[in-house]
Amino acid sequence: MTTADTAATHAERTAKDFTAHYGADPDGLWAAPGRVNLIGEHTDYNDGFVLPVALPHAAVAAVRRRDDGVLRLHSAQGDGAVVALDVAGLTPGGVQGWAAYPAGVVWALREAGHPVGGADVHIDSDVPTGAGLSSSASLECAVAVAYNDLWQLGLGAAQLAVLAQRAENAFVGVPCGVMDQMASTCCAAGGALFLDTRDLSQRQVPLDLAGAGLRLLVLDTRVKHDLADGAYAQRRAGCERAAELLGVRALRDVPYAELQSALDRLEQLGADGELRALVRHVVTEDARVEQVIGLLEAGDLRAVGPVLTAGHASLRDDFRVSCAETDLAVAAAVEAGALGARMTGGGFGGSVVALVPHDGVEPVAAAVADAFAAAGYGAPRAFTAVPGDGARRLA
Ligand code: GAF
Repeated sequence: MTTADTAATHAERTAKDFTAHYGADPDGLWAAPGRVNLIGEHTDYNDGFVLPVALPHAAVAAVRRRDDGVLRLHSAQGDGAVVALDVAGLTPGGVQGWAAYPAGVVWALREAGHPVGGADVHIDSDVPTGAGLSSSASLECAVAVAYNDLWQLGLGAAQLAVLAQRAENAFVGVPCGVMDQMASTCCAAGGALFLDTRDLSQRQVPLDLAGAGLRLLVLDTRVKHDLADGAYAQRRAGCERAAELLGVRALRDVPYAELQSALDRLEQLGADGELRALVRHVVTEDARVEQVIGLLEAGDLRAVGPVLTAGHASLRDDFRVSCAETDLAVAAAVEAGALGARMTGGGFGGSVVALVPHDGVEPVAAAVADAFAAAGYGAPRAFTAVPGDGARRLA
């Protein structure tokens, strides 16, 4: 079982490393967490519902404002090189690798008319990368909150999230929805964030896992299959095509009660089975989010488990974004006593989230590790997640 660094150790190390690299103290330290999505997968770019929880793992950014228009970026997880950029010359597609995410935020702020300049930035993140836990969004959001404070922009958490998403879509070139950035800026400790991605209206839903004798176990398969990026864009395009055929703004507008007639209509219009299955996933997944909210608000946390497992089946069979490793982790976790489990994030590898009884953490993690060993897969990483806070200034 792995754990996140304590926030104090992480912050201290980040500040110290900033000073070692740049020869001066930072103006401040900001943290933005990764997330695990409880339910509501591939719904955000369909204007639908999501229910993420902030992880204790975060990207911490130490930042010092500069007034010469130079942006210097250094990452504790990078190759040691400092990336130096001229903010006035930032262009979409012009920065490669991890530095594109923070640079994209500076670009997006300037594109939106905010008069921000350069800075020295050192980032230290303990959000696992490539694990479907939003390491990219946490990088973006840590820099976004830092710039918001240092340039006194007065932007709210949702505005910063939308700018970070803009950075990822237009500057980095990844067609993601807004869930990860909203989770990173808007989540609050002790709860999950119920977000309507159409209008960004949100509500914190209390998630008293300990009170219900439960834990959230995250199982990182440590695999990320190569087709992930292309397949994400292809699923998104399929959803948009289906919405267009149905004459709705987004698949969110197909009511659950009218799913069958929408599927029939698509068939008459010549849509193939794969396209119809995408629609079935999105419409049933939105309904599952609402079902989980109802159960959480009624205090029936244990009943959430089977809804998670049903969500996984839908991602596996209809949306086709799971893979052998996540399917095995879900099956082994449920077999070993998890109340429910599902892949979380974009898919094609990454992590599984499982709802387990308090004393089930070790046995479930061990059962998944055994199943992986028996299948010849590398060892997965397991940790429990207590819902944490969204992006914030640390010092
Ligand atoms: C990735 C994307 F970045 C999110 O916007 C979301 O679509 C998710 O995959 C799937 O639910 O994390």
